[in-house]
Amino acid sequence: MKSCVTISLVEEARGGPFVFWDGVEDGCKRAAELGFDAIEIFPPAADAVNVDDIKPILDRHNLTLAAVGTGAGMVKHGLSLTNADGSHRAKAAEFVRSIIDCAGAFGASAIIGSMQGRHGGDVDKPTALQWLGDAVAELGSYAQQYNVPLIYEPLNRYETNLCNTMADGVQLLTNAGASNVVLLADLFHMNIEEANVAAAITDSGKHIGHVHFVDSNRQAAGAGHTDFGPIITALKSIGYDGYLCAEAFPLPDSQRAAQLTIDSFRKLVT
Ligand code: LER
Ligand code: MN
Repeated sequence: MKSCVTISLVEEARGGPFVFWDGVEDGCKRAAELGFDAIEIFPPAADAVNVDDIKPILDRHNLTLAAVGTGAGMVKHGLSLTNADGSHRAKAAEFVRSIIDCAGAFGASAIIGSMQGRHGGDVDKPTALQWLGDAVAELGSYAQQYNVPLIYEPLNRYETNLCNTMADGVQLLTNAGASNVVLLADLFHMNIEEANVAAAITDSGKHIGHVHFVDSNRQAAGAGHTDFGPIITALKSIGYDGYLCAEAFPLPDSQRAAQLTIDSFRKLVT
């Protein structure tokens, strides 16, 4: 398993659960000094992840771009893949495609989390799940040209009422016949929703393609009460060799959150 840390470039999200906030150069420099393998970027839009600008920074610091989030489509532009209006949904899918393209230029995956939206009003749950499954399957096929999967993230109940558990996620992908889509196991969301986090990882097995490595209180791993031992054992048992990416609040500050994350990673992953 490889270590990874988040860099947010979205001013509107300041205060949110991302470790570094002061640009790609600053985040990469700090990540490299601490010995991280990779970064994940949360950009306001695709043009903030330009390969000509960012690849040299990654190379200089010997880092990989693991993934790029699409959440700004929701946070900044108000877009959702399950909006009642078809032309709105098309715009949301176009935003995700633009992130798949910019991430694909690095051989990295895009992540769909907040952009899944929620059901309610004129849209009932089966309809929203159908739209979401269709969109995720189609966007997964679109990502195929870059030889990377699309990453889909179940979220806790306060952020979506569509898929809250890993089992919900497996069902969504299976029903939609989505062949190039993997699940993101975010240990914060799972701490809220799963009866047993380790068992949920074992049960969803080969579907898991990315992990948000974070403690029960959404602080850096080691700052809350999650028992990471059985979780790492479960990830090993399914043969997971992807990233453990710190998507955590910058508490008490970015540097100390990153330091605690890498210390916990080294203690847990041998
Ligand atoms: C949102 O809660 C989250 O976990 C992000 O990774 C999704 O964009
Ligand atoms: Mn997450």
